[in-house]
Amino acid sequence: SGSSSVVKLLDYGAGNVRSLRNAIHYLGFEIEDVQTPKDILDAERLIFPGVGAFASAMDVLVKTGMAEALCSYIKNDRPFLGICLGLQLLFESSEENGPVNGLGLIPGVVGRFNSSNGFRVPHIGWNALQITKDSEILDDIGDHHVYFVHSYRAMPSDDNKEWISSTCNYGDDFIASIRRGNVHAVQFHPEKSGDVGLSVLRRFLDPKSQGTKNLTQGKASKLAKRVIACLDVRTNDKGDLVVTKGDQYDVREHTKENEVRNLGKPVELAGQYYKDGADEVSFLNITGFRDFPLGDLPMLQVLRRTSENVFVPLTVGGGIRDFTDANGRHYSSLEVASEYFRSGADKISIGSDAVHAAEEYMKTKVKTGKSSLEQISKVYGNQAVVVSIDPRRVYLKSPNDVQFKTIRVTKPGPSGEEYAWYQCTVNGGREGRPIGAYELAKVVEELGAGEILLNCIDCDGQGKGFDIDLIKLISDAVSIPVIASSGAGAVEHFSEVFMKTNASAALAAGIFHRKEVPIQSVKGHLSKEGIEFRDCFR
Ligand code: 1PR
Repeated sequence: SGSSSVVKLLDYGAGNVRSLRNAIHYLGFEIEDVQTPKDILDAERLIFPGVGAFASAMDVLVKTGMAEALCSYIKNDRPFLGICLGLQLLFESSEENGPVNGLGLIPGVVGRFNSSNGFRVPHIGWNALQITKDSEILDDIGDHHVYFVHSYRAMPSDDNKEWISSTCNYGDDFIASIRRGNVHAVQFHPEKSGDVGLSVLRRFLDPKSQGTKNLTQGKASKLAKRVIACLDVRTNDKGDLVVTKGDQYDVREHTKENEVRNLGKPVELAGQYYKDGADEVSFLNITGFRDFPLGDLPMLQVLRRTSENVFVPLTVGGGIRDFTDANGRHYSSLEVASEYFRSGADKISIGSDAVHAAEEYMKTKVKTGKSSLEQISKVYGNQAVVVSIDPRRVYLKSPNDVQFKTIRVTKPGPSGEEYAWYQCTVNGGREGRPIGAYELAKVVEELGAGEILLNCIDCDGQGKGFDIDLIKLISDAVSIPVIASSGAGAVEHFSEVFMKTNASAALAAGIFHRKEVPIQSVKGHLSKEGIEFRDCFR
Protein backbone atom coordinates (compact mmCIF):
# COMPACT_ATOMS: atom_id res chain seq x y z
CA SER A 1 0.00 0.00 0.00
CA GLY A 2 1.23 3.50 0.70
CA SER A 3 -0.32 4.92 -2.43
CA SER A 4 -2.95 7.56 -1.74
CA SER A 5 -5.32 6.00 -4.25
CA VAL A 6 -5.72 2.96 -1.98
CA VAL A 7 -8.33 2.75 0.73
CA LYS A 8 -8.63 -0.01 3.31
CA LEU A 9 -12.05 -1.55 3.74
CA LEU A 10 -13.12 -3.32 6.89
CA ASP A 11 -15.63 -5.90 5.62
CA TYR A 12 -16.35 -8.57 8.20
CA GLY A 13 -18.48 -10.49 5.74
CA ALA A 14 -21.93 -9.98 7.24
CA GLY A 15 -23.65 -8.67 4.16
CA ASN A 16 -23.50 -6.89 0.88
CA VAL A 17 -20.84 -4.23 0.56
CA ARG A 18 -20.61 -4.72 -3.19
CA SER A 19 -22.26 -1.38 -3.92
CA LEU A 20 -19.73 0.40 -1.73
CA ARG A 21 -16.89 -1.40 -3.49
CA ASN A 22 -18.41 -0.44 -6.83
CA ALA A 23 -18.71 3.20 -5.80
CA ILE A 24 -15.09 3.35 -4.64
CA HIS A 25 -13.90 1.78 -7.90
CA TYR A 26 -16.14 4.08 -9.91
CA LEU A 27 -14.36 7.02 -8.26
CA GLY A 28 -11.00 5.59 -9.34
CA PHE A 29 -9.72 4.22 -6.03
CA GLU A 30 -8.33 0.81 -5.16
CA ILE A 31 -9.53 -1.24 -2.24
CA GLU A 32 -7.44 -3.36 0.10
CA ASP A 33 -9.35 -5.56 2.48
CA VAL A 34 -8.50 -5.51 6.15
CA GLN A 35 -7.44 -9.01 7.20
CA THR A 36 -5.87 -8.41 10.61
CA PRO A 37 -5.99 -5.76 13.35
CA LYS A 38 -2.56 -4.63 12.19
CA ASP A 39 -4.01 -3.75 8.77
CA ILE A 40 -6.27 -1.29 10.55
CA LEU A 41 -3.40 0.31 12.45
CA ASP A 42 -1.37 0.59 9.22
CA ALA A 43 -4.18 2.04 7.12
CA GLU A 44 -3.82 5.47 5.58
CA ARG A 45 -7.54 5.73 5.08
CA LEU A 46 -10.17 3.33 6.40
CA ILE A 47 -13.81 2.80 5.50
CA PHE A 48 -16.02 0.80 7.80
CA PRO A 49 -19.40 -0.09 6.32
CA GLY A 50 -21.41 -1.69 9.08
CA VAL A 51 -23.78 -4.39 7.88
CA GLY A 52 -25.95 -6.91 9.69
CA ALA A 53 -27.00 -6.65 13.30
CA PHE A 54 -25.23 -4.63 16.00
CA ALA A 55 -24.58 -7.55 18.36
CA SER A 56 -23.09 -9.91 15.78
CA ALA A 57 -20.92 -7.13 14.35
CA MET A 58 -19.54 -6.32 17.83
CA ASP A 59 -19.00 -9.99 18.43
CA VAL A 60 -16.82 -10.38 15.35
CA LEU A 61 -14.90 -7.17 16.05
CA VAL A 62 -14.09 -8.18 19.62
CA LYS A 63 -13.18 -11.78 18.79
CA THR A 64 -10.83 -10.79 15.99
CA GLY A 65 -9.12 -8.01 17.94
CA MET A 66 -10.42 -5.50 15.40
CA ALA A 67 -12.42 -3.62 18.06
CA GLU A 68 -9.28 -2.66 19.94
CA ALA A 69 -7.45 -1.70 16.75
CA LEU A 70 -10.41 0.42 15.59
CA CYS A 71 -10.52 2.27 18.91
CA SER A 72 -6.86 3.10 18.82
CA TYR A 73 -7.01 4.09 15.11
CA ILE A 74 -9.87 6.48 15.83
CA LYS A 75 -8.37 7.86 19.06
CA ASN A 76 -5.23 8.66 17.04
CA ASP A 77 -7.38 10.76 14.70
CA ARG A 78 -6.59 8.68 11.61
CA PRO A 79 -8.78 9.15 8.47
CA PHE A 80 -11.91 7.09 9.09
CA LEU A 81 -15.35 6.83 7.52
CA GLY A 82 -18.03 4.73 9.18
CA ILE A 83 -21.26 4.04 7.30
CA CYS A 84 -24.66 3.17 8.80
CA LEU A 85 -23.94 0.51 11.46
CA GLY A 86 -20.36 1.76 11.13
CA LEU A 87 -21.60 4.95 12.79
CA GLN A 88 -23.76 3.24 15.39
CA LEU A 89 -20.95 0.94 16.58
CA LEU A 90 -18.94 3.99 17.69
CA PHE A 91 -21.49 4.66 20.45
CA GLU A 92 -21.61 3.18 23.94
CA SER A 93 -24.39 0.68 23.36
CA SER A 94 -27.39 -0.28 21.27
CA GLU A 95 -30.88 -1.47 22.11
CA GLU A 96 -30.88 -3.72 19.01
CA ASN A 97 -31.48 -7.18 20.54
CA GLY A 98 -29.78 -5.70 23.57
CA PRO A 99 -28.54 -3.69 25.34
CA VAL A 100 -25.27 -4.58 23.63
CA ASN A 101 -22.03 -2.70 24.22
CA GLY A 102 -20.48 -0.80 21.33
CA LEU A 103 -16.99 0.61 20.88
CA GLY A 104 -17.80 3.34 23.39
CA LEU A 105 -16.00 6.17 21.60
CA ILE A 106 -19.03 8.47 21.50
CA PRO A 107 -21.40 8.97 24.46
CA GLY A 108 -24.94 7.76 23.83
CA VAL A 109 -27.22 4.79 23.31
CA VAL A 110 -28.52 3.70 19.90
CA GLY A 111 -32.27 3.14 20.13
CA ARG A 112 -35.13 2.05 17.87
CA PHE A 113 -37.33 4.51 15.99
CA ASN A 114 -40.75 4.88 17.48
CA SER A 115 -43.35 3.89 14.89
CA SER A 116 -46.34 4.91 16.99
CA ASN A 117 -46.61 8.48 15.70
CA GLY A 118 -47.13 7.56 12.06
CA PHE A 119 -43.45 7.24 11.14
CA ARG A 120 -42.92 3.91 9.46
CA VAL A 121 -40.06 1.70 10.62
CA PRO A 122 -37.63 0.86 9.02
CA HIS A 123 -36.82 4.42 8.00
CA ILE A 124 -36.30 3.75 4.30
CA GLY A 125 -35.74 6.49 1.79
CA TRP A 126 -34.46 9.94 1.00
CA ASN A 127 -34.21 12.78 3.51
CA ALA A 128 -32.40 16.13 3.62
CA LEU A 129 -29.95 16.89 6.44
CA GLN A 130 -29.56 19.74 8.85
CA ILE A 131 -25.86 20.38 8.79
CA THR A 132 -24.75 21.71 12.15
CA LYS A 133 -21.01 21.96 11.69
CA ASP A 134 -18.47 22.08 8.95
CA SER A 135 -17.75 18.51 8.07
CA GLU A 136 -15.99 18.89 4.71
CA ILE A 137 -17.12 15.53 3.33
CA LEU A 138 -20.72 16.84 3.34
CA ASP A 139 -19.82 20.02 1.48
CA ASP A 140 -21.76 19.15 -1.68
CA ILE A 141 -24.93 18.14 0.11
CA GLY A 142 -26.66 21.43 0.90
CA ASP A 143 -30.38 20.70 0.70
CA HIS A 144 -30.02 17.52 -1.38
CA HIS A 145 -31.63 14.31 -0.15
CA VAL A 146 -29.54 11.29 0.86
CA TYR A 147 -30.60 7.67 1.25
CA PHE A 148 -31.25 6.08 4.64
CA VAL A 149 -32.25 2.55 5.52
CA HIS A 150 -32.31 1.64 9.22
CA SER A 151 -34.55 0.96 12.21
CA TYR A 152 -32.15 2.16 14.92
CA ARG A 153 -30.55 5.56 15.39
CA ALA A 154 -28.34 7.56 17.75
CA MET A 155 -29.80 10.67 19.36
CA PRO A 156 -28.10 14.01 19.99
CA SER A 157 -27.39 14.95 23.59
CA ASP A 158 -25.26 17.39 25.55
CA ASP A 159 -22.68 14.65 25.98
CA ASN A 160 -22.15 13.96 22.28
CA LYS A 161 -22.95 17.32 20.72
CA GLU A 162 -19.34 18.16 19.86
CA TRP A 163 -19.24 15.09 17.60
CA ILE A 164 -22.37 15.86 15.61
CA SER A 165 -22.02 17.33 12.13
CA SER A 166 -25.61 16.87 10.94
CA THR A 167 -28.99 15.66 12.09
CA CYS A 168 -32.03 14.45 10.23
CA ASN A 169 -35.65 14.59 11.27
CA TYR A 170 -37.76 11.45 11.16
CA GLY A 171 -40.17 11.75 14.03
CA ASP A 172 -37.21 12.80 16.16
CA ASP A 173 -34.03 14.61 15.28
CA PHE A 174 -31.45 11.85 15.11
CA ILE A 175 -27.72 11.91 14.36
CA ALA A 176 -27.14 11.73 10.60
CA SER A 177 -23.37 12.21 10.74
CA ILE A 178 -20.49 12.83 13.09
CA ARG A 179 -17.11 14.41 12.54
CA ARG A 180 -14.15 15.03 14.77
CA GLY A 181 -10.85 15.83 13.10
CA ASN A 182 -10.23 13.09 10.54
CA VAL A 183 -12.92 10.82 11.94
CA HIS A 184 -16.22 10.79 10.04
CA ALA A 185 -19.28 8.60 10.14
CA VAL A 186 -22.63 8.82 8.38
CA GLN A 187 -25.92 7.10 9.12
CA PHE A 188 -27.05 7.38 5.48
CA HIS A 189 -25.60 5.42 2.55
CA PRO A 190 -23.37 7.60 0.36
CA GLU A 191 -22.92 4.67 -2.04
CA LYS A 192 -26.69 4.62 -2.60
CA SER A 193 -27.33 8.36 -2.63
CA GLY A 194 -26.74 9.08 -6.31
CA ASP A 195 -24.23 11.76 -7.40
CA VAL A 196 -24.38 13.67 -4.17
CA GLY A 197 -23.56 10.51 -2.25
CA LEU A 198 -20.60 9.79 -4.51
CA SER A 199 -19.31 13.27 -3.72
CA VAL A 200 -19.27 12.42 0.00
CA LEU A 201 -17.05 9.44 -0.73
CA ARG A 202 -14.87 11.44 -3.12
CA ARG A 203 -14.30 14.17 -0.53
CA PHE A 204 -13.32 11.56 2.03
CA LEU A 205 -11.05 9.63 -0.34
CA ASP A 206 -9.37 12.68 -1.80
CA PRO A 207 -9.63 15.68 0.54
CA LYS A 208 -7.29 17.72 -1.64
CA SER A 209 -9.53 17.70 -4.71
CA GLN A 210 -12.24 19.81 -3.12
CA GLY A 211 -14.63 21.86 -5.22
CA THR A 212 -16.78 24.68 -3.96
CA LYS A 213 -19.10 24.23 -1.06
CA ASN A 214 -22.86 24.07 -1.53
CA LEU A 215 -24.13 26.75 0.81
CA THR A 216 -27.85 26.01 0.50
CA GLN A 217 -29.12 25.13 3.95
CA GLY A 218 -31.04 21.88 4.27
CA LYS A 219 -34.62 22.76 5.09
CA ALA A 220 -36.60 20.80 7.64
CA SER A 221 -37.44 18.01 5.23
CA LYS A 222 -39.96 15.25 5.26
CA LEU A 223 -39.12 11.80 3.98
CA ALA A 224 -39.31 12.12 0.19
CA LYS A 225 -41.88 10.07 -1.68
CA ARG A 226 -39.92 7.66 -3.86
CA VAL A 227 -40.42 7.09 -7.58
CA ILE A 228 -39.34 3.57 -8.54
CA ALA A 229 -38.71 2.16 -12.00
CA CYS A 230 -39.53 -1.52 -12.29
CA LEU A 231 -38.12 -3.93 -14.84
CA ASP A 232 -39.96 -7.20 -15.28
CA VAL A 233 -37.31 -9.48 -16.69
CA ARG A 234 -37.54 -12.90 -18.31
CA THR A 235 -35.94 -14.99 -21.02
CA ASN A 236 -37.72 -14.73 -24.34
CA ASP A 237 -38.24 -17.68 -26.66
CA LYS A 238 -34.81 -17.07 -28.21
CA GLY A 239 -33.15 -17.40 -24.83
CA ASP A 240 -32.27 -13.69 -24.37
CA LEU A 241 -32.96 -11.94 -21.10
CA VAL A 242 -35.30 -9.06 -21.92
CA VAL A 243 -37.31 -6.43 -20.12
CA THR A 244 -40.92 -7.24 -20.75
CA LYS A 245 -44.22 -5.81 -19.60
CA GLY A 246 -47.59 -7.37 -19.28
CA ASP A 247 -51.19 -6.35 -19.53
CA GLN A 248 -52.71 -7.71 -16.35
CA TYR A 249 -49.64 -9.98 -16.19
CA ASP A 250 -49.96 -11.29 -19.74
CA VAL A 251 -46.58 -10.56 -21.35
CA ARG A 252 -47.14 -12.20 -24.73
CA GLU A 253 -47.87 -10.18 -27.87
CA HIS A 254 -51.26 -10.99 -29.29
CA THR A 255 -49.86 -11.80 -32.71
CA LYS A 256 -49.55 -15.07 -34.61
CA GLU A 257 -46.08 -15.66 -33.14
CA ASN A 258 -47.32 -14.93 -29.63
CA GLU A 259 -43.82 -13.81 -28.62
CA VAL A 260 -42.78 -12.34 -25.28
CA ARG A 261 -43.03 -8.53 -25.46
CA ASN A 262 -39.49 -7.12 -25.63
CA LEU A 263 -39.00 -3.59 -24.33
CA GLY A 264 -35.24 -3.50 -24.05
CA LYS A 265 -32.13 -4.69 -22.31
CA PRO A 266 -32.16 -4.80 -18.50
CA VAL A 267 -28.71 -3.31 -17.76
CA GLU A 268 -29.11 -0.47 -20.26
CA LEU A 269 -32.59 0.45 -19.12
CA ALA A 270 -31.63 0.39 -15.44
CA GLY A 271 -28.68 2.68 -16.19
CA GLN A 272 -30.95 5.01 -18.12
CA TYR A 273 -33.49 5.20 -15.29
CA TYR A 274 -30.73 5.98 -12.81
CA LYS A 275 -29.64 8.91 -15.00
CA ASP A 276 -33.26 9.99 -15.39
CA GLY A 277 -33.61 10.33 -11.62
CA ALA A 278 -35.23 7.08 -10.47
CA ASP A 279 -34.97 6.84 -6.68
CA GLU A 280 -34.72 3.08 -6.85
CA VAL A 281 -34.70 0.34 -9.48
CA SER A 282 -36.44 -3.03 -9.14
CA PHE A 283 -35.87 -6.15 -11.18
CA LEU A 284 -38.51 -8.85 -11.06
CA ASN A 285 -37.50 -12.16 -12.52
CA ILE A 286 -41.07 -12.99 -13.45
CA THR A 287 -40.52 -16.63 -14.35
CA GLY A 288 -38.45 -17.27 -11.22
CA PHE A 289 -41.26 -19.40 -9.87
CA ARG A 290 -40.49 -22.08 -12.43
CA ASP A 291 -36.87 -21.43 -13.41
CA PHE A 292 -34.40 -21.69 -10.57
CA PRO A 293 -32.63 -18.30 -10.29
CA LEU A 294 -29.18 -19.68 -9.41
CA GLY A 295 -29.41 -21.60 -12.65
CA ASP A 296 -30.38 -18.27 -14.12
CA LEU A 297 -26.89 -16.82 -14.18
CA PRO A 298 -27.84 -14.05 -16.62
CA MET A 299 -29.97 -12.47 -13.89
CA LEU A 300 -27.02 -12.41 -11.49
CA GLN A 301 -24.93 -10.97 -14.30
CA VAL A 302 -27.53 -8.25 -14.85
CA LEU A 303 -27.29 -7.30 -11.18
CA ARG A 304 -23.51 -7.28 -11.17
CA ARG A 305 -23.29 -5.08 -14.21
CA THR A 306 -26.08 -2.75 -13.15
CA SER A 307 -24.59 -2.17 -9.72
CA GLU A 308 -21.32 -0.99 -11.26
CA ASN A 309 -22.95 2.21 -12.48
CA VAL A 310 -26.22 2.62 -10.63
CA PHE A 311 -25.88 4.25 -7.22
CA VAL A 312 -29.41 4.07 -5.90
CA PRO A 313 -30.97 1.04 -4.19
CA LEU A 314 -31.57 -2.08 -6.27
CA THR A 315 -34.22 -4.65 -5.48
CA VAL A 316 -34.48 -8.05 -7.07
CA GLY A 317 -37.33 -10.52 -6.86
CA GLY A 318 -38.49 -13.77 -8.37
CA GLY A 319 -37.81 -17.35 -7.38
CA ILE A 320 -36.70 -16.77 -3.82
CA ARG A 321 -37.57 -20.05 -2.11
CA ASP A 322 -36.03 -23.41 -1.21
CA PHE A 323 -35.18 -25.47 -4.24
CA THR A 324 -33.85 -28.92 -5.08
CA ASP A 325 -32.20 -29.21 -8.49
CA ALA A 326 -32.24 -32.13 -10.92
CA ASN A 327 -29.18 -33.66 -9.22
CA GLY A 328 -30.85 -33.63 -5.84
CA ARG A 329 -28.76 -30.72 -4.56
CA HIS A 330 -30.79 -28.66 -2.10
CA TYR A 331 -30.57 -24.87 -2.05
CA SER A 332 -32.12 -22.86 0.77
CA SER A 333 -33.90 -19.61 0.02
CA LEU A 334 -31.22 -17.98 2.14
CA GLU A 335 -28.54 -19.18 -0.29
CA VAL A 336 -30.54 -17.82 -3.21
CA ALA A 337 -30.96 -14.46 -1.46
CA SER A 338 -27.29 -14.36 -0.45
CA GLU A 339 -26.28 -14.83 -4.06
CA TYR A 340 -28.54 -11.93 -5.08
CA PHE A 341 -27.07 -9.73 -2.32
CA ARG A 342 -23.53 -10.65 -3.30
CA SER A 343 -24.32 -9.75 -6.89
CA GLY A 344 -25.39 -6.23 -5.96
CA ALA A 345 -28.97 -6.30 -4.67
CA ASP A 346 -29.78 -4.13 -1.66
CA LYS A 347 -33.16 -5.74 -1.10
CA ILE A 348 -34.74 -8.95 -2.24
CA SER A 349 -38.42 -9.35 -2.89
CA ILE A 350 -40.44 -12.46 -2.15
CA GLY A 351 -43.76 -13.19 -3.84
CA SER A 352 -45.20 -16.69 -3.95
CA ASP A 353 -43.20 -18.11 -1.07
CA ALA A 354 -44.41 -15.37 1.29
CA VAL A 355 -48.02 -16.30 0.47
CA HIS A 356 -47.37 -19.93 1.38
CA ALA A 357 -45.60 -18.92 4.60
CA ALA A 358 -48.44 -16.58 5.57
CA GLU A 359 -51.10 -19.23 4.93
CA GLU A 360 -49.16 -21.67 7.07
CA TYR A 361 -48.75 -19.16 9.88
CA MET A 362 -52.46 -18.29 9.84
CA LYS A 363 -53.29 -21.98 10.14
CA THR A 364 -50.83 -22.90 12.90
CA LYS A 365 -50.23 -19.54 14.62
CA VAL A 366 -46.66 -20.75 15.10
CA LYS A 367 -43.62 -18.91 13.81
CA THR A 368 -41.32 -21.69 12.69
CA GLY A 369 -38.48 -19.36 11.76
CA LYS A 370 -38.05 -21.58 8.71
CA SER A 371 -39.83 -19.58 6.03
CA SER A 372 -37.64 -17.75 3.54
CA LEU A 373 -39.07 -14.49 4.82
CA GLU A 374 -38.07 -15.20 8.43
CA GLN A 375 -34.66 -16.61 7.59
CA ILE A 376 -33.57 -13.86 5.25
CA SER A 377 -34.79 -11.04 7.47
CA LYS A 378 -33.07 -12.59 10.48
CA VAL A 379 -29.71 -12.66 8.70
CA TYR A 380 -29.90 -9.49 6.59
CA GLY A 381 -32.38 -7.42 8.61
CA ASN A 382 -36.01 -6.71 7.72
CA GLN A 383 -35.06 -3.58 5.76
CA ALA A 384 -33.56 -5.94 3.16
CA VAL A 385 -36.73 -7.99 2.67
CA VAL A 386 -39.64 -6.82 0.53
CA VAL A 387 -42.81 -8.85 0.09
CA SER A 388 -44.41 -8.49 -3.32
CA ILE A 389 -48.18 -8.95 -3.26
CA ASP A 390 -50.01 -9.80 -6.48
CA PRO A 391 -53.69 -9.51 -5.66
CA ARG A 392 -56.72 -9.65 -7.92
CA ARG A 393 -59.92 -7.78 -7.08
CA VAL A 394 -62.95 -10.00 -6.42
CA TYR A 395 -66.27 -8.13 -6.31
CA LEU A 396 -68.91 -9.08 -3.76
CA LYS A 397 -72.59 -8.30 -3.29
CA SER A 398 -72.22 -8.29 0.49
CA PRO A 399 -69.24 -7.68 2.76
CA ASN A 400 -70.10 -10.91 4.58
CA ASP A 401 -69.69 -13.16 1.54
CA VAL A 402 -66.09 -14.09 2.43
CA GLN A 403 -64.04 -14.61 5.57
CA PHE A 404 -61.44 -12.08 4.37
CA LYS A 405 -61.23 -8.33 4.87
CA THR A 406 -63.59 -6.64 2.46
CA ILE A 407 -63.94 -3.01 1.49
CA ARG A 408 -66.65 -0.85 0.02
CA VAL A 409 -65.29 0.01 -3.41
CA THR A 410 -65.21 3.51 -4.84
CA LYS A 411 -66.35 2.25 -8.25
CA PRO A 412 -68.97 -0.54 -8.22
CA GLY A 413 -68.24 -3.80 -10.04
CA PRO A 414 -69.66 -4.93 -13.41
CA SER A 415 -72.93 -6.10 -11.85
CA GLY A 416 -73.19 -3.18 -9.50
CA GLU A 417 -71.34 -4.93 -6.65
CA GLU A 418 -70.39 -2.45 -3.95
CA TYR A 419 -67.86 -4.60 -2.12
CA ALA A 420 -64.65 -6.41 -2.92
CA TRP A 421 -61.82 -8.36 -1.43
CA TYR A 422 -58.33 -8.64 -2.85
CA GLN A 423 -57.30 -12.24 -3.40
CA CYS A 424 -53.59 -13.05 -3.28
CA THR A 425 -52.11 -15.06 -6.12
CA VAL A 426 -48.89 -17.02 -6.64
CA ASN A 427 -46.82 -18.03 -9.67
CA GLY A 428 -47.16 -14.76 -11.52
CA GLY A 429 -50.89 -14.43 -10.97
CA ARG A 430 -51.64 -17.89 -12.30
CA GLU A 431 -53.07 -19.33 -9.09
CA GLY A 432 -55.45 -17.68 -6.62
CA ARG A 433 -54.97 -18.53 -2.93
CA PRO A 434 -57.33 -18.49 0.06
CA ILE A 435 -55.82 -15.38 1.64
CA GLY A 436 -56.48 -11.68 1.11
CA ALA A 437 -53.93 -8.92 0.51
CA TYR A 438 -54.91 -7.37 3.85
CA GLU A 439 -54.34 -10.59 5.82
CA LEU A 440 -51.10 -11.26 3.96
CA ALA A 441 -49.73 -7.78 4.59
CA LYS A 442 -50.36 -8.01 8.33
CA VAL A 443 -48.86 -11.48 8.62
CA VAL A 444 -45.73 -10.75 6.60
CA GLU A 445 -45.08 -7.63 8.67
CA GLU A 446 -45.15 -9.90 11.72
CA LEU A 447 -42.88 -12.46 10.06
CA GLY A 448 -40.20 -9.86 9.32
CA ALA A 449 -40.93 -8.09 6.05
CA GLY A 450 -39.49 -4.57 5.97
CA GLU A 451 -41.51 -3.26 3.07
CA ILE A 452 -44.45 -4.21 0.86
CA LEU A 453 -44.53 -3.97 -2.92
CA LEU A 454 -48.24 -3.79 -3.63
CA ASN A 455 -49.23 -4.71 -7.16
CA CYS A 456 -52.74 -5.13 -8.52
CA ILE A 457 -53.35 -7.50 -11.40
CA ASP A 458 -56.52 -5.69 -12.51
CA CYS A 459 -54.65 -2.40 -12.92
CA ASP A 460 -51.31 -3.71 -14.23
CA GLY A 461 -50.43 -2.18 -17.59
CA GLN A 462 -53.80 -0.41 -17.91
CA GLY A 463 -52.47 3.13 -17.42
CA LYS A 464 -55.66 4.18 -15.63
CA GLY A 465 -54.12 4.92 -12.26
CA PHE A 466 -53.25 3.01 -9.11
CA ASP A 467 -55.91 1.08 -7.19
CA ILE A 468 -56.44 3.72 -4.52
CA ASP A 469 -58.92 1.56 -2.52
CA LEU A 470 -56.38 -1.26 -2.24
CA ILE A 471 -53.37 0.94 -1.48
CA LYS A 472 -55.25 2.84 1.20
CA LEU A 473 -56.40 -0.42 2.76
CA ILE A 474 -52.91 -1.88 2.97
CA SER A 475 -50.92 1.25 3.81
CA ASP A 476 -53.28 1.92 6.72
CA ALA A 477 -53.02 -1.67 7.94
CA VAL A 478 -49.24 -1.93 8.40
CA SER A 479 -46.49 0.24 9.84
CA ILE A 480 -43.80 -0.74 7.33
CA PRO A 481 -43.45 1.24 4.08
CA VAL A 482 -45.78 0.35 1.20
CA ILE A 483 -44.81 0.77 -2.47
CA ALA A 484 -47.84 1.41 -4.67
CA SER A 485 -47.61 -0.41 -7.98
CA SER A 486 -49.64 -1.14 -11.14
CA GLY A 487 -51.59 1.22 -13.31
CA ALA A 488 -49.55 4.44 -13.57
CA GLY A 489 -50.41 6.14 -16.86
CA ALA A 490 -49.86 9.85 -16.20
CA VAL A 491 -48.04 12.13 -13.78
CA GLU A 492 -51.29 12.91 -11.96
CA HIS A 493 -51.56 9.27 -10.90
CA PHE A 494 -48.45 9.71 -8.75
CA SER A 495 -49.72 12.76 -6.89
CA GLU A 496 -53.11 11.08 -6.50
CA VAL A 497 -51.66 8.02 -4.80
CA PHE A 498 -49.47 10.13 -2.50
CA MET A 499 -52.30 12.47 -1.54
CA LYS A 500 -55.02 9.86 -1.06
CA THR A 501 -53.04 7.05 0.60
CA ASN A 502 -50.12 6.54 2.94
CA ALA A 503 -47.93 4.91 0.29
CA SER A 504 -44.22 5.70 0.73
CA ALA A 505 -43.28 5.11 -2.89
CA ALA A 506 -44.87 4.63 -6.28
CA LEU A 507 -43.58 2.22 -8.86
CA ALA A 508 -44.19 2.17 -12.58
CA ALA A 509 -43.01 0.16 -15.52
CA GLY A 510 -44.87 0.55 -18.82
CA ILE A 511 -44.94 4.35 -19.02
CA PHE A 512 -41.18 4.51 -18.47
CA HIS A 513 -40.33 1.69 -20.89
CA ARG A 514 -42.52 3.11 -23.63
CA LYS A 515 -41.07 6.59 -22.96
CA GLU A 516 -44.55 8.02 -22.55
CA VAL A 517 -43.77 9.79 -19.28
CA PRO A 518 -40.16 10.44 -18.27
CA ILE A 519 -39.23 10.14 -14.60
CA GLN A 520 -38.28 13.82 -14.56
CA SER A 521 -41.82 14.81 -15.52
CA VAL A 522 -43.15 12.81 -12.60
CA LYS A 523 -40.77 14.65 -10.27
CA GLY A 524 -41.66 18.00 -11.83
CA HIS A 525 -45.31 17.29 -11.19
CA LEU A 526 -44.72 16.23 -7.57
CA SER A 527 -42.84 19.49 -7.09
CA LYS A 528 -45.78 21.51 -8.44
CA GLU A 529 -48.14 19.67 -6.11
CA GLY A 530 -45.96 20.40 -3.09
CA ILE A 531 -45.08 16.76 -2.46
CA GLU A 532 -41.60 16.11 -1.03
CA PHE A 533 -39.41 14.36 -3.63
CA ARG A 534 -35.73 13.88 -4.38
CA ASP A 535 -34.53 16.43 -6.91
CA CYS A 536 -31.22 15.30 -8.36
CA PHE A 537 -31.02 17.81 -11.20
CA ARG A 538 -29.97 20.95 -9.37
O1 1PR B 1 -43.38 -15.39 -6.83
O2 1PR B 1 -41.34 -14.90 -5.54
O3 1PR B 1 -41.17 -15.90 -7.81
O4 1PR B 1 -41.87 -13.56 -7.50
C1 1PR B 1 -42.32 -13.30 -8.79
C2 1PR B 1 -42.34 -11.81 -8.97
O5 1PR B 1 -42.59 -11.54 -10.34
C3 1PR B 1 -43.44 -11.14 -8.18
O6 1PR B 1 -42.94 -9.95 -7.60
C4 1PR B 1 -44.51 -10.82 -9.22
O7 1PR B 1 -45.12 -9.56 -8.93
C5 1PR B 1 -43.72 -10.71 -10.50
N1 1PR B 1 -44.46 -11.20 -11.66
C6 1PR B 1 -44.75 -12.48 -11.92
N2 1PR B 1 -45.40 -12.55 -13.11
C7 1PR B 1 -45.51 -11.32 -13.59
C8 1PR B 1 -46.13 -10.93 -14.85
O8 1PR B 1 -46.28 -9.76 -15.16
N3 1PR B 1 -46.54 -11.91 -15.65
N4 1PR B 1 -44.82 -9.14 -12.82
C9 1PR B 1 -44.93 -10.45 -12.68
C10 1PR B 1 -45.31 -8.32 -11.95
C11 1PR B 1 -46.05 -6.27 -11.79
C12 1PR B 1 -45.38 -5.04 -11.47
C13 1PR B 1 -45.41 -4.13 -12.65
C14 1PR B 1 -46.38 -3.11 -12.17
C15 1PR B 1 -46.30 -1.82 -12.85
N5 1PR B 1 -45.19 -7.10 -12.50
O9 1PR B 1 -44.18 -5.12 -10.84
O10 1PR B 1 -44.14 -3.73 -12.93
O11 1PR B 1 -47.68 -3.65 -12.22
O12 1PR B 1 -46.66 -1.94 -14.18
P1 1PR B 1 -47.31 -0.73 -14.95
O13 1PR B 1 -46.71 0.53 -14.43
O14 1PR B 1 -46.93 -0.93 -16.38
O15 1PR B 1 -48.78 -0.81 -14.71
P2 1PR B 1 -41.96 -15.04 -6.88
